[in-house]
Amino acid sequence: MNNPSRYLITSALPYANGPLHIGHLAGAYLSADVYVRFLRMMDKDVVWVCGSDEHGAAITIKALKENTTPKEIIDKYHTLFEKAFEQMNISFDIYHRTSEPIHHETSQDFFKMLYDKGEFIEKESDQYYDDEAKQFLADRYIKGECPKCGKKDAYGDQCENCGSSLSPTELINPLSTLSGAKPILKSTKHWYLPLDKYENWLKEWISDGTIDGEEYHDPSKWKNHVLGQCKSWLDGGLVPRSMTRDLDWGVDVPEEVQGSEGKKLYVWLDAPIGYISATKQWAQDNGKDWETYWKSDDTALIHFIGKDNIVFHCLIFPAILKAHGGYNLPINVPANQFVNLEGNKISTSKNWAVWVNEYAEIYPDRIDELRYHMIKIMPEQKDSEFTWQSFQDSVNNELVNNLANFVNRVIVLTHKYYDGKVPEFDPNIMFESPYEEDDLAGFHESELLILHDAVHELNQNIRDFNFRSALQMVLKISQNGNQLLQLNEPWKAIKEDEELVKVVMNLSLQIVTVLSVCIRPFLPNASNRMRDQLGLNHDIDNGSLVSMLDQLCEGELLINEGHQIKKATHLFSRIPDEMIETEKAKLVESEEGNEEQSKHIPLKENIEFNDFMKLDFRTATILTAEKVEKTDKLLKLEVDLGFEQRTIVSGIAEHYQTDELPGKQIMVVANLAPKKLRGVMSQGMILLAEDENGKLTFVSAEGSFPNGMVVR
Ligand code: B3M
Ligand code: ZN
Repeated sequence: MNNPSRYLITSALPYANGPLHIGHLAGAYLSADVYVRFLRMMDKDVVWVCGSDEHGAAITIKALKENTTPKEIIDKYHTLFEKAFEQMNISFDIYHRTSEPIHHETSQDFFKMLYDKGEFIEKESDQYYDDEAKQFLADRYIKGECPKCGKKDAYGDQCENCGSSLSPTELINPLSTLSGAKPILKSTKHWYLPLDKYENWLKEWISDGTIDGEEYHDPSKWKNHVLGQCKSWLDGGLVPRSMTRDLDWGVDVPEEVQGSEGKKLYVWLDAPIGYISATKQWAQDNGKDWETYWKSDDTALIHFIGKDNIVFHCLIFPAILKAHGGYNLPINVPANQFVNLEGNKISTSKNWAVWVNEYAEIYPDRIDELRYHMIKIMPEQKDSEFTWQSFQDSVNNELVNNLANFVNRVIVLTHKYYDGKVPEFDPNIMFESPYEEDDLAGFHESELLILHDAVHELNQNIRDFNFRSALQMVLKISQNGNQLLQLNEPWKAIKEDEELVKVVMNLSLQIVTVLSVCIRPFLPNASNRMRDQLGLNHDIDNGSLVSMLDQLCEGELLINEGHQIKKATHLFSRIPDEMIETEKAKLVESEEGNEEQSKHIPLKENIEFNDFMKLDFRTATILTAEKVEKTDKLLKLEVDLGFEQRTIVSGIAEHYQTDELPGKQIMVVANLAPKKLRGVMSQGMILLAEDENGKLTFVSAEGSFPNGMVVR
C-alpha cells in the first residue's frame, strides 16, 4: 500500500501478570510511539491501540501462587501498566483492557461468526486432567522433564531452558502444578481452527505479499528475521490449533455453541481481538467509525510486537481474520528482538531487570534519557544489550555534550550578542559550512534546503522502522550545528565580522528550532524544554512536520528575525557515576538474593522456645517397610522407638526402595497426634532433609544409637 489514507497501529497487549521492564519498552512500545508520533506530525489519520491482556493461564497461576484472585492480579498490573506508560510518555490513543464487557462481546461475536460459518473442526481428544483439583490442565499448569534437554520443570507448552515448544504429553513425569498430582488423560471437546487449510494462502501472503495474485504488502519492507521465522513455521507445516480451553478464567465460549459449558476462548484468540475491541471503544469515545480503521482497504494495519509473538501476529491472527472475512490484514509486523541486561537475559522471576515503574519513580526527571538510550539500542534486527555504563555514556556524550551543548551555546550567545532577539542577516554573506561536500552549502537559504533533506531522510527512516538510524540523524543535525559554530567561531568573529556572526547565529537558531521538532517523537519532554527556551509553543504534535518541511524547502525561516527567545536552561545534565553504581549494585543484590533463594528454602517465622519444647523428637530404627496401596509416594513403616513399636506413614517411596530401609536409624517426631493417611493410622513423623530439587534424605545421628533417646 503506497499511500494509505489512515493507519491503525497496535502494540502487543502486555500480560497483566508482572511489571514492565525496559525490554518490553524497547520491543513494542517505544518503537510504536516514535512511529505514531511521527505520523501525527505528518498530519496522518492514525489511531494507536493497546491494552492489558488479562486472560490466559499465566494470570491464574500467578493468582494461585500469590494466594489471591485473578481479578486482584489484573487490577494491580493494569494500574501499574497505565502508570508506567504515562510516565514514559507513551502516547496511545487508547489503553484498554480485555476484561471489559465490550471485549468479551466482541470476541464472542467473533467466535460465533467462525462457528456459524463452519470454520472450526470439533474434536474430542485426551487431555491432562488433575483428578484432585478436578479440572483440566492448561499447558502452563503442567510441569515435567523436558524431552529435549532433560531439564526439570519444563512447562507443558515450552521448555524455558532450551526454548523448545512442547506439547504436554511429551513431558517426562508430568505433574500438575495445581495439586502436585500426576495428571491423568481424560477426553474433552474443543474447537480447532484448521491452520493447515490456510497454509498455501499464508505462504503466498507472507512471501509474495499478494492475496489471490493481488498485491497486498511489500515483503521487501518486512524485517528479515520476521520473514525468516514465518517461513520456518510454514515449512514445518501448520496443524489445526484449538481455539478453546477448559479453564475457569477467560472469555466464555458463547452459550449458543453446543457443549460450551466450562469452556473459555484460547487467550491467543481473544487477545488480538482485543485490538478490535479497543478500537471500538476509542471510536465510541471519539465519535468515529471503528470499521473504517479495520475494514477499508485504504487503511494500513501495523502490529508492533516482540519476536516471541511473531507466529501469532503473522500467521495465526491473519488466518483468524481471513476465516472471519471482511477485516484488513497487517501490511507489516515490525517485530523487535530482545534486550539483554548486563550480560544476561532479562528475567522477571529472577528479578534481573530494570523495571519501568521503579525507574520512573526514582528518576522522574530522566525519562527522556531512558527513552533515548532504549531507542539507540533498540533490538531492531538482533538482540541488543543494556548496560548501565552504556546508558551513562549515551547520555553524557550524546545528549549532554552534543545536543544540550549546542542548544545551550546558541541560546546563550543569542542573549549575549542580541539581547535574546533573533538577529537579522544578509542572505548573501557566505560562511564556513559543515556540509563541505554539498555544492550549495555556505549560504543561509541553501543550508535550509540541506536541513530539509536531512529531515526528509529522517522521516523516511522512521517510515521504514529504522528508528536507530533516525535517532542518529537527529544527533547528526545537532553535531553539524556544533560544527557550524566551531568553524565560524562567532565568539572571535563578533569583534571583526558582525555580519558573519548574524548569519551564523540566525542559522543556528533555525537548526535549534528544527531540532525541537525532530526530537519530539523520541524525546518529548526535552522538545518542550527546548521550545520553552526558544520562546515557541509546545503545540507541534499534529501536522508540524508537514509545515516545517514546506518552509525549509522554500528557504523560509522557522523562527523569525526579531523573535524574542527565553532564558537558557539545562536541557540534560550529566549522569553521575553514583547513579550507575547504585543501579549496578541493585542488580548484583537481586542476583545474590536469587542464588541464596534457589539454594535455600526461605526461613519460616521465629517461634518461641516454649513452642520448640513442646515437640518430642526421638531416635528410632525402621523394622519393616511396605508400599501403601494405590499411592506412588507413601510407605508404611514399622518403627522401633525402644519403649514401643509404631506404624508411621512417610512420603519417601520415590526416594528409597523398601528393601533398603529395615535397620535404618532415624529421627521421629514422637508426639504428633495420630492421623489416618490413605486408610493407615500414622503415629508420628519421620524427619527428612529436602534439597532444592526436592530430594529427600533421612536425618540421622552420628554413629549408632539406642532407640528412644530424646533429641534436642
Ligand atoms: N500478552 C504476550 C506477551 O505479552 C501477549 C501479547 C498479546 S498481543 C495480542 O508477550
Ligand atoms: Zn528443554
